Parts: sequence; structure tokens; C-alpha cells
Amino acid sequence: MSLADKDRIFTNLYGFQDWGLKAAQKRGDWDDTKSLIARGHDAIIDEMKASGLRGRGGAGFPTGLKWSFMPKESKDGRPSFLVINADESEPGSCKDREIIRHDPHKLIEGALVAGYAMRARAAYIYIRGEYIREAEVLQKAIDEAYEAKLIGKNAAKSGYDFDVFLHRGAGAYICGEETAMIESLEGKKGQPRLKPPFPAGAGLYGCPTTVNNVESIAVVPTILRRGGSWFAGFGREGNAGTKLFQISGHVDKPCVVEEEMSIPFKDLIEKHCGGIRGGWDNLLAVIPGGSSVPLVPAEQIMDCPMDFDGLKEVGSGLGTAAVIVMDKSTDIVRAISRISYFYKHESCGQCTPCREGTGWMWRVMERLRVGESSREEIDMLYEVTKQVEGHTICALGDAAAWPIQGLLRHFRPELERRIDEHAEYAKEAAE
Ligand code: L3W
Ligand code: SF4
Repeated sequence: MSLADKDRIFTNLYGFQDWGLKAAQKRGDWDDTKSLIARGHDAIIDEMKASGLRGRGGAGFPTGLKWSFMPKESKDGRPSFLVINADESEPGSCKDREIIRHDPHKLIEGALVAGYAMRARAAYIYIRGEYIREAEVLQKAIDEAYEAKLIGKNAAKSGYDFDVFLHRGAGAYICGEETAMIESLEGKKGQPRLKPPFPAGAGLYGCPTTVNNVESIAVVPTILRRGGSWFAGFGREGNAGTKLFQISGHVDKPCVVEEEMSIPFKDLIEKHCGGIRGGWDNLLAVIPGGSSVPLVPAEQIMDCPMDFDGLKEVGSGLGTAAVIVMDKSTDIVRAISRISYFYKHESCGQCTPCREGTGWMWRVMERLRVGESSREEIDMLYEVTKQVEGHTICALGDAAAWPIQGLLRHFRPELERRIDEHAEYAKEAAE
């Protein structure tokens, strides 16, 4: 299984060509956008539903369905908004950056068409503060699009008025959570809101809002031009399309690559990364979807289809498809402890299980790392992850609990070995 060049959506992913408007138009972007819009709101949403596209930001919610939650008529004259999540902060994720750097016009054209479909007045693109050069490129591309009258009043001669604004974040991971992002856009502290209401009911400035990931929006014009059934022809049912995979860690050639969904893990790595450092026998484990999802041990990941359902079956998830490969030189306990520290650091502190639990879990992880613990504490740690999971306002609590649960599920003997070894040393030292 492998994606042919003619089926790639992101034809300038590596920046071999210019990102500017003229070069983008040569690649097919902004080609008769007016006729895409002329299909009408509902026809566009139906085509997106037919494509089977599921959100590319981690949760995998069906994109067309999400757009259909937006009101068809404005209540009290309130406008609707599209917010594009470019706050790419998940450890391991770096795909949206490549789209913005090298193919920004796909995103802007996608914003217009998606915005029109859901009857949004404007799109706000929220980009992580550290993406300084990317923000410069994107702002220039937005300016080019305004100058060419592709956005703004009577965008692309469609008769539809649509603005695109770029907003820079200030470095908080939690602002990638959709309601924290909305708070931050409103100028407040970026803390998640309780849901419901979902943003489609009450979002930015209390108005109907849809928040979509950069990749989800950037693929829209191509899907509409080539047809929902074309996109649905890749991958398998419930897991359709092509997808940007970001492979890092102990492979020979780390990369970001567009591939067909459901490609088996081994094929993905062999084809694009030159295999595992030191050979396949040297593979220890893989975090397949960014730091929020549980690790999968080598023997279970090899033939696993890289999609939502395949990875769920092995107790993990596709997340953002940030594939972190770890060979046998990895101190797996240290790696997961470091991830725990990340979530402790990034917790917004608003709810008790997350604020207290993330710090507690990290401190126990640090003790387990050196073996300064007891077997009972392993069970207690698991209990605490269960107290955090599902008991918080946003998914950060789950994201902090799941990597630890994965470690306990698959590497408990390693934790016990460290505890026994430490006890042995302590005993010898006391004698
Ligand atoms: C209206 C309903 N809307 C759901 C909407 C909802 C949201 C979307 C998905 O977390 C995950 C998280 C991270 N009426 C609705 C509805 N919606 N029911 O559907 O919602 P949800 O709550 O399932 O997910 P979420 O809170 O958006 C996102 C995971 O992604 N993740 C990584 C994220 C990192 C990045 C990054 O760096 N770019 O995104 C990795 O796994 O843990 O589980 O729009 O409003 N009845
Ligand atoms: Fe904040 Fe954590 Fe609660 Fe999310 S789960 S709202 S990050 S304290």
C-alpha cells in the first residue's frame, strides 16, 4: 500500500517550490474557487460528509458533521466564525507547520470555502507564538490573497464577503484546546470552558463557532475539486483519506509525509524512513499519535493499520499522527516521566484532579524512574490515573493519564525490576 504522487494533496510539502500566490495557482490552488462556492452551503457540507474526512487535530470528529451543527440562520444578528487551530503544540506534531510554511494558500482557500459552507463571516487563524517565521509567511500569503481579491469583499468574485485574521498565541499548550483558544482570542486567560455548550452553539464572543485543525481545512478545496468519493477511496471505512504522518525518533530518516490512511506501521517506516535504527529487532515501542496517546510495544505495532480504529484496537490512538519511534536504547520510564512533567507544566490549574494529579503522577514517575518506590505504589499510581481520567474539564487530564497507563500496561516488569534493584542496593548499603 502506498500513495501515488498524483494523489498527494500537499504537492509542495517540502518547499521545493515557491509558497507564493502565483506558484500556488500553478499548482492548482485558487482555480475557479467561485464555482466551488456556487455549489451552495449544503452541497459543500454533503460532499465533505461523503469524503469521510475526520478532524486531523487529534479527536477525529467527522468534519462535515461538525460543520452541519452551525446555524443556518443568524439569531439576533449574531455572526458565525471559523477558528483554525494552528497552535500545534503536541509533542511530536509538526505537520501544520509544514503546510503553513510551504502551502499557505491551501489553508487560506480552504478557510474561505469552509467558512462559506458553515456561513461564517470570518476565519481567525490561531498560530502558536513560537512559529515566528511561519506566521510571517502566512500573513504575507493572507495579504497576497486580499490584494488579489480572493478574500475580503466579494471574495474570489463569489458574492460572499469573508475576512481572514491571523492571531499569534503566547506559548501555552492549553490554548490548543478549542474553548481555551476561544478565550485567548477574546483576550482572556487561555483556560478551557465547560462543554456543552459546544462552540457551534456559543463560541467566539458568544457566537456560533467551529474550530478546525489546519490540515482539516487545507484539504477541503482538493476534496471538493476531486470529489468526496475520491478522498473516501483511500484508507478504509471510518478511516478515510490521505494523512500527514510525522515520524520522529529512532528511525534512519525522520520525516513528515503524506500517506494513505491505514498503511501498516512497518510499511510506513520502511517506505519513508529507511527502517528502524539498528534494525527491526531493535524496536522497543512507539507512541503513534503524539504524546497524549499510550505507547504501543514493538510486537503489537508492526502490522497495525495506522488509523483511528487500528490504533484503538491496540489500546492507543491516531491523535495527530505524530509517530514517535523508540528503540531499545530508550529509557522508557524516563521518557514517560518526561511526558508527565510536560502535562504538569502545561495544566492550566483550573480543576483539582488535573492540577494536583499531574504533579502527583509526575513525582511518582520520577521515583519509579530510579526505583525508589514500592510495588504497591505502582497500583496506587494506576488508581490515580483513573481518578484523573474523565474527571476534568478538558482532555488534558486524560492526556496526562493515558501515557502512564500505557507504561503500566506494557512495562510493569521493568518498573518492578528497578524497584527490586533499588531495594537490593539499599539493603547492601545498610549492611
Ligand atoms: C457539537 C456535539 N460539537 C463533539 C466537537 C467539539 C470538538 C470536536 C471533538 O480534544 C483531542 C484530545 C487530545 N455538538 C459535539 C461537538 N463536538 N461533540 O467535536 O471534540 P472532543 O471533545 O472529542 O475533542 P477535543 O477536546 O477537541 C482533542 C488529542 O486530541 N490529541 C492532541 C492534540 C494536539 C493538537 C496539536 O498539537 N495540534 O491538536 C492527541 O491525541 O488529547 O483527546 O470540536 O466541539 N455534541
Ligand atoms: Fe485546566 Fe487541566 Fe482542567 Fe484542562 S483538565 S481545564 S488543563 S486544569
